[in-house]
Amino acid sequence: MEAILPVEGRRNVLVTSALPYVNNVPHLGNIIGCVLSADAFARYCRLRGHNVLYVCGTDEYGTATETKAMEEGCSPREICDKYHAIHKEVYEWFDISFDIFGRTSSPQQTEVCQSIFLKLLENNWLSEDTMQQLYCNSCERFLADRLVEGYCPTEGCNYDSARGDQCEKCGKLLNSTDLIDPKCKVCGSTPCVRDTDHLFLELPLLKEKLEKYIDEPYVAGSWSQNAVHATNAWLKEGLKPRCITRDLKWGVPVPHEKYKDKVFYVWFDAPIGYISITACYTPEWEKWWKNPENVELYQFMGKDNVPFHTVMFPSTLLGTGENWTLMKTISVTEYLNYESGKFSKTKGIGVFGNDAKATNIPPEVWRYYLLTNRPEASDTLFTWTDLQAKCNNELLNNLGNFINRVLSFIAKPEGTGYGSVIPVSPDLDSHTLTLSLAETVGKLIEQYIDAMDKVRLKQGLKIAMAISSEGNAYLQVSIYSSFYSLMFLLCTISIYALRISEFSKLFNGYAGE
Ligand code: B3M
Ligand code: ZN
Repeated sequence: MEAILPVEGRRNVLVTSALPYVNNVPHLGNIIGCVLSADAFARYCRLRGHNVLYVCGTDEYGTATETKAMEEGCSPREICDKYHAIHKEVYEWFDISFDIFGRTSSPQQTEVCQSIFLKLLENNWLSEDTMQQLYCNSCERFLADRLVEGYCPTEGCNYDSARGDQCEKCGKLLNSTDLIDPKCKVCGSTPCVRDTDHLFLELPLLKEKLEKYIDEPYVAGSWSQNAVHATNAWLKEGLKPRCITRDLKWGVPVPHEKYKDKVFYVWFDAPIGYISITACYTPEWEKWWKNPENVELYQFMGKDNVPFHTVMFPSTLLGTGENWTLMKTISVTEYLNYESGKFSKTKGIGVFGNDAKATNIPPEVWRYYLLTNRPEASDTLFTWTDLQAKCNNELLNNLGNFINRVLSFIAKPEGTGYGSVIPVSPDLDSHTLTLSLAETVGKLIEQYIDAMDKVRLKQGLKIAMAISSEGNAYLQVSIYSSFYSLMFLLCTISIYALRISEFSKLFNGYAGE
């Protein structure tokens, strides 16, 4: 198949959803948080006739993968292969219309990541510093923060299994070197403190470039409120140099004599994954990624990923001095909670991709439910009773009913129906009921387009359902009017029904088939 490339003079929309970590099975919160939201938007843009490329893939490097590999007693590569396949299958079942679903552990990733790094080095945006980190003599390696456990140093807490990055009991963020009586989580021995040199991205020096980008008119006003808040909070606190290297094996090697045994920090290379995955899709990837004049980049993610996309990643790209396509619109979701608590991978609470499939509830119903419940401005709640209620009261009673009534009328033999042929729309001047429907639906369609253009997906879906309600109400009233006028009216309604079924495709995933 020929690769989709930007075309001058058309709206070229590059859509990405956050690259899910490869070390787990995605749950419904992850699905609505990024891939499904981006999917609904990409489908909308395609239906509007824009030139769209939707890119995603698994985020494969770093401590999380190394740790999982240790737990499962296999290599990081084997973990990635196994979980990449699981993610792919889940998203296929949810009918996510990626143009490519790739992965970050590719030769393209190494190439793009290293070349960006070398540009940053050349342009003097990197600095060096020495840090203290725990080193396990028996495992012969530096320990990532979450691979150390000890007593929490916070006064009054003293929890005995605080992790090196955070104490689960008091919630304080920690440095692993502050833990009292630390132990290596892998072998149980006591690690020692060692000096280790690392490279840092000089965010304070890049701040001016970053702020100029954020204030660009095409960016200002097209970020979701929660993204603006999170970014301002970072800027207000003052940017600090950010460590971009790690003492690990599973990652992109640092192409620098002194640091050649280290790899890049996963959050340095992960967003570069969008670019390298596109490079796996087409050798002409620069037409998408180095073409800010002709490409609009829309990025979808959960709220904890925001600063990496609004501060770290743009600063990295700006620092290269090259003409990169930077994010125009960011759409951020809050959390979807499960019944009375949070989805938890570790505790196995919630509905995971494979569970959804096992329910035998079709993916279209899940897609509809998740999109109506999208945590756009605040957290939302998944409950089984709500899923059932929305399916019966909205999907079935409203949309299903409307489409069924109209299509079965069209299918009925001539005399009682249209004999499967939609007639030409009659002159409606004298049909006030139909005219007023046309007016209402026209307005709703305008509102629908406005909401969807602003990535207010939940609002868009509500309006599409309102159009269906209008159709139902119209049919109800028309049944009482005379047979002849009913014939006229149904011509019009058929046309609206077809438009509605276009909308429904967007949310239940049949578009493009
Ligand atoms: N893998 C975090 C996550 O899965 C991270 C996103 C990367 S986006 C470039 O939530
Ligand atoms: Zn150890």
